[in-house]
Parts: sequence; structure tokens; C-alpha cells
Amino acid sequence: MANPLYDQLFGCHAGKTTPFLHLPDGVTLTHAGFVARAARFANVLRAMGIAPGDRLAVQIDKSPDALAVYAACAQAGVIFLPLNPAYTAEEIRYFVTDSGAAAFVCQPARREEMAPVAKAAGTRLETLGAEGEGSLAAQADAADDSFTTAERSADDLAAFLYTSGTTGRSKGAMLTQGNLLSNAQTLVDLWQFTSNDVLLHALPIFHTHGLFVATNVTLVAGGAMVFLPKLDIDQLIAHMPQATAMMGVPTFYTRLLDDARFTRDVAANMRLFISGSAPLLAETHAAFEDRSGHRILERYGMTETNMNTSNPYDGERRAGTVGLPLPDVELKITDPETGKILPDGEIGSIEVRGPNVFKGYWQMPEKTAQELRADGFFITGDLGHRDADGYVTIVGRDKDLIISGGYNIYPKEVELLLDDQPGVLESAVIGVPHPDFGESVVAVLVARRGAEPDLEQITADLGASLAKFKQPRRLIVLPELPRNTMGKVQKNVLRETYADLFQPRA
Ligand code: MLC
Ligand code: AMP
Repeated sequence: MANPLYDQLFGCHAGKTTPFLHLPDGVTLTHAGFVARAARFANVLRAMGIAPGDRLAVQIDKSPDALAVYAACAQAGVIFLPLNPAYTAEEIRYFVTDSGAAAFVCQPARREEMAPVAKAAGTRLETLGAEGEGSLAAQADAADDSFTTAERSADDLAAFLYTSGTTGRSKGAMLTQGNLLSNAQTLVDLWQFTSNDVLLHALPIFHTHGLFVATNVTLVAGGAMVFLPKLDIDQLIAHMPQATAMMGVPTFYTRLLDDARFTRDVAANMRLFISGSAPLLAETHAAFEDRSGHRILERYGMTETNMNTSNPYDGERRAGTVGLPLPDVELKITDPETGKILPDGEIGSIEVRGPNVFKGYWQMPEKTAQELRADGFFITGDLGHRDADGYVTIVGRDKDLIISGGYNIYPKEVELLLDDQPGVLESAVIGVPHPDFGESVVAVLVARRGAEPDLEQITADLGASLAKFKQPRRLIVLPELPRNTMGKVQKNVLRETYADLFQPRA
């Protein structure tokens, strides 16, 4: 019987008494203990009638049990669908319904709020808390700690991650076992991870970065993690001397730099700092080296492809670039209009192909065909160029996307809600520079003739339907939106006008 993802991430560690998770309260979970806990959850899933190929949607806090549910899905052949706890019930309704999830696991405190969501989706509702509470944990406590692993192949689906879309509708990116495994193995080799590594883990585990990059890489290497519930600078600094590596979005690095306690001594045991998910400013790179003596290694990836490029471990880590294509990833820069390959140095659309590239969007063959070419190249929507020596630089995005603190916001989703508000004729949502989050969301509104939109009411209304990180930090009313001769809204003009909105005054 084979199940490559389970066997190579989890099963191979069964019986090992080496540490896997160091928790902030001082407790350490061994690899063997973790594998046994995962088997209990796998038994619970099977007892519920959840079969290989079914989806399990989870919107739960980060905890060892949450990670064990991921492992359980791999072992039972169930497709894991993690969701950001920041999502509102309205947002969740779409994901659970669209995915046809066989069950939905929510935080115990939100059970009542989510009951109508599960009912509308015709799915079963369970709960799981970070402290070992909830209905799923209770069933796991009573379940057997061994499980006959479901047979799967590298081509079978392992996870769905929803990514927002330019039309406002989220798309379920279907990732296979082979997508996840091939990338994790490539990164272990490239970044030289071994069983001696201890990764400082403060990222969320419902996105590619914290789950597939950080966790899978550690698991393939057989290493351990200091597993923090979220980014808390006090804890990050306190636990750094225990760790050898860290992965974070740029906000991790700017926040460390803002703290005088972060020194060379604190980072003395570390061998590697990795950044990704959003652009790392070259000045942050330089300031970090000055302070800690470490050159951050920047890499580039996305939900649909996992990681595509990385700066080298041993060679030059070039600030402002995302490095070279991974050994098993082909990358080309093309003309966005014609798809023709452009020469080195010219800016164009970044396309990638390799074992890392997803299968397509769940039940969206047309969207899949628009972005995933028949020859296997995925059109990333990022714009960049490649130097003669292979280094790739991202210069912008062809897609209308805002990245705030590593979370993606598609303006269309927010604009559709704003346009429905009383007194609002039209809106444009933009990202402007923000010192902590990199970019922050700003909404520009145009009032209907004679109307005066109630901005407080609008803010409250958005709050009820949109996760906090997507909500505009500012609402600005203008007499009209800037347009080009074709009548298209010039968001670049708005971005320039409001570029200094969140910048500290000189
Ligand atoms: C939290 N808030 C955010 C936010 N995160 N607002 C905008 N953007 C964000 N990213 C809100 C909170 O709700 C809160 O609202 C306020 O901001 C301040 O909260 P905080 O406590 O300061 O935020 P914090 O919990 O510290 O979170 C910031 C963060 C976190 C940057 C640490 O967002 C984070 O961990 N981001 C990582 C995202 C990630 O993993 N991305 C990878 C995607 S995968 P209020 O008003 O209630 O106070 C991918 C592919 C790849 O992109 O290449 O990796
Ligand atoms: P997501 O859809 O959450 O997976 O976000 C993927 C997007 O994040 C990419 O398409 C890029 O626009 C952006 N991204 C990821 N890593 C980097 C990086 N190192 N530099 C700049 N942008 C990045």
C-alpha cells in the first residue's frame, strides 16, 4: 500500500521519539506522538464516513491538533481545505458550499454562528479548539491510535486552497500529493534542511507559506519546529536562540527590526532567515544584515504553484530579487499580449512549469484554461524580468491584487460590496504603501448625485461581511474617478495620489 504524501511526511516518523513540536508552554511533542495523534483523527474521519477524495474544510486556530488533522487527511486520503479564522460566516458559506465539503470543522466559540452555514451547505459541523477541546478532539481522544493508511498516488489531490479572483469569486486551487512533495523535497535540498534543524514557526497554517513550505520542509527533513500560535515579537525573540531557521513574510522582518531587543546575539544560533509571500524591500534586507549579520534569503511562490524561485543558499543572495528558478521549475518571461518569450532584461509576464504546478481550479475549467496553458505553463499574473545570470526580479503585477502583511485582497471583492452601499455610485479599491503591512487597503468612492454616503455605516456593513484584513483602512470620497481615454479607471493615478497616506511624515 502506498500513499506518498503520508509516507514521506508523516509515516516515516512513526516510532521516532525525537522532538517535532516545541510549544511555548515548554511542552514538547515527539514525532511518534504526533503520528499517533494524527491516526486518531484519521479514525474519526473514517468513522464519520469521510472517504478518500472527499473534502474536509477547517477554520480552526493554529495548534498541534490542527496540524494533526492535516496529517490525518493525508493518511485517510481526504482533501484538506484550511480556511483563515478571520473569515466571516458569509465568506465561509461560499467556501464550504463551493467545495462540497463532507464536513466543516470550526472553532468551538463559533459553533452557533456557523451552524446555519453548515446547514445551508448540507454538511456536518464539528469543532476543534487550540486547547484540545471541541467535538473532533473528544472523538479523537476516544479513537484508536493506529490507522490503515488509505492508498493514494502522487497524482491524487491532497489539498484545496482558495485564492481570491479578479472577478471577486474565489477559486479553489487543487494541489496534488506530487505538487506538495516535489516542492518540499526540492526546498529541503536547496535550503539544506536536516533533522538537526529547528524552525521558528509563527506563520498561520492555512496558507502555502506556513503549511506547505514551513511545515512540509521540516517534516521531509525530519526536523522540529518551535510552534508559536501567531506572530508575537516577544515570543519570537524569546525562542530564537532555540531555533536554527525562520520563515516569514516581510512584516516579520520589519517588526524584528523595530525591536531593539533583536540583536546579533539573539540570532547567533540561526543559520537561515527566509522571506516570501510579498516583496521584501532592499532596504529591509540591508538593515537586517546590519543588525543581525544574516542575509535574508528571499524566495517567490504562490498558492497555485508552491515555490517557483529562490535565492541560493551558498551563492549570492541578491536583495530586491527573488533569485533563480528552482532546479525542477521552468520559468519564462513572456509578452502579456502575445505570449511570446521575451529576451533577458525585458519586463513581461512570469510563467512557470514544473511538478509544483497545480491541477487547476475546482469546477472552473474556463478559469483554469485562462491561466494554465495546455503545455503546462501557468501564467502567474506577476510581472518581472530575468538577468543574464538568471536572477528574477518581480516589478509588479498584471493582476489587480493587494498584498497586506502577506494576505491577498482582490479589490473587486471589496468594490462589489461598496458599489451596493446606499449613496455610492462607484468605487475603486487600491493598495498603498504601509510601513507595517507593506501595502494597505484604501477605498475611493464616488457619491450618487445629491447623496452623501454614510461612511460609518459603510464601514460597519463591510465589517459584517469581510474579513478584517480585507477591510479598507481609509474611505475617501472623490467627485469622480480618474479615467483614461478608453474610460478605464486609472488606479495607478489613485495609487500615486495616496502613496503617502500611511507613511510616517518626514
Ligand atoms: C492582521 N490584521 C491585518 C493583517 N493581519 N490587517 C491587514 N493585513 C494583515 N495581514 C489586522 C488585525 O485584524 C487587527 O485588526 C490589526 O490588523 C492588527 O493586528 P496585529 O495583531 O498587529 O496583526 P498580527 O496578528 O500581528 O498579524 C500581522 C501578520 C499576519 C503580518 C503577522 O497578518 C500574518 O501572519 N501574515 C502572514 C500571512 C501569510 O502567511 N501569508 C502567506 C500566504 S501564501 P484590529 O483593527 O482588530 O486591531 C503565499 C504564497 C507564498 O503568499 O509565496 O508564500
Ligand atoms: P498567494 O495567491 O497568496 O499565493 O500569493 C501569491 C502572490 O504573492 C504572487 O503571485 C506574488 O504576487 C506574491 N509574492 C510571493 N512571493 C513574493 C516575493 N518574494 N516578492 C514579491 N511578491 C511575492
